[in-house]
Amino acid sequence: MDKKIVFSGIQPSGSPTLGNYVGALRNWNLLQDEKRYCYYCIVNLHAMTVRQDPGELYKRSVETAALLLACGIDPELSTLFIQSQVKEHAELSWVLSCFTYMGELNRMTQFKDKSAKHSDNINAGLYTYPVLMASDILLYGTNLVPVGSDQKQHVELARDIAIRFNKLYGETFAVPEPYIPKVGGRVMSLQEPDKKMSKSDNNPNSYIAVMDEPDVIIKKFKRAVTDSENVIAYSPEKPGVSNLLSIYCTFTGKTMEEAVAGFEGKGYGHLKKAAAEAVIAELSPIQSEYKRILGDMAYLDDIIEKGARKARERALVTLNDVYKKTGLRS
Ligand code: ATP
Ligand code: LTN
Repeated sequence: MDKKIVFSGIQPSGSPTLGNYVGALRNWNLLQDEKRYCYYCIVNLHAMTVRQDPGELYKRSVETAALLLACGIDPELSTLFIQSQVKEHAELSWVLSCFTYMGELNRMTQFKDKSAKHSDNINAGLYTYPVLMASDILLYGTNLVPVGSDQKQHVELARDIAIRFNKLYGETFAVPEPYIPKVGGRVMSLQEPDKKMSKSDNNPNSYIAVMDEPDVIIKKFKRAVTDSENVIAYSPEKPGVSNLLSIYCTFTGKTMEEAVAGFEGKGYGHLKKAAAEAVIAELSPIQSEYKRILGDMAYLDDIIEKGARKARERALVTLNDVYKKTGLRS
């Protein structure tokens, strides 16, 4: 049996989008079903790097947990938990920040993007965000990290920190690898197809939320930015159309060649409708399941509490080892 350990996280920073679903959540399910040991975490400490409404943050964390369950995460097979409930994450983060160079953090593209987007709030947490992410990953002996391609750089930094620490103190951390889907690793915004689709985008037409109603999904696809050629082809010069084609392929299982051949001679309206229909078909059962799970708060609270307990048990083993090796305790 494959004993690989899987860890991944999602921020409760908005309503999860098609990008989160294709780039991450689908693979979370796949890896769980391949009988690997999985930890899936709602990273509310990471979400704090951008201002959050205190009344909304916990509610959104619980809703995100419900959505993960609706997408197929099975609490019997995976440990599903909320990051702030396992204090070891923040503790290890401090230690690892002493093994991370400013030069490394300066190179992180997400920090550059987010500082440009939130120029009124370039806080230290935004800067050290990748160290907390490394702690999330390294606490659990993680081998595989299923993420979208935007997170590859952060996982590589976690690898470098693990290798550096192991060299100094002896074998302590497993060295993780990113696990990125071949198609759909970067779903683009429907309004600005040269930018990634993001749940915290101010323009809701730029993303499809997993919970969007079918008529909203159809409307958003209709409004998606394309170009004036009206030729359905996959090319870097046609980012809008290429994004729609990639979404269509991901949700139908067709190859790009099959998709392009199937749309030959047809207009953009046709592609938008076909993509919307494929997305709706896959999301509809998830949406019903989500509503059912949210209707049973006692069940949900129980899973979150048990998840934190299980995660804490594992995390403490690593943290104790780190404290011992570094002389923070005897
Ligand atoms: P925010 O916009 O608030 O920064 P986000 O939408 O980028 O959030 P996260 O919660 O940070 O989402 O990411 C959860 C997972 O979804 C990560 O593995 C990330 O790589 C993946 N992901 C996010 N956006 C996309 C996208 N557009 N395409 C593919 N994967 C994505
Ligand atoms: N940084 C990620 C979310 C995240 C994560 C993690 C992903 C936090 N900790 C650990 C994988 C593993 C993001 O912004 N998408």
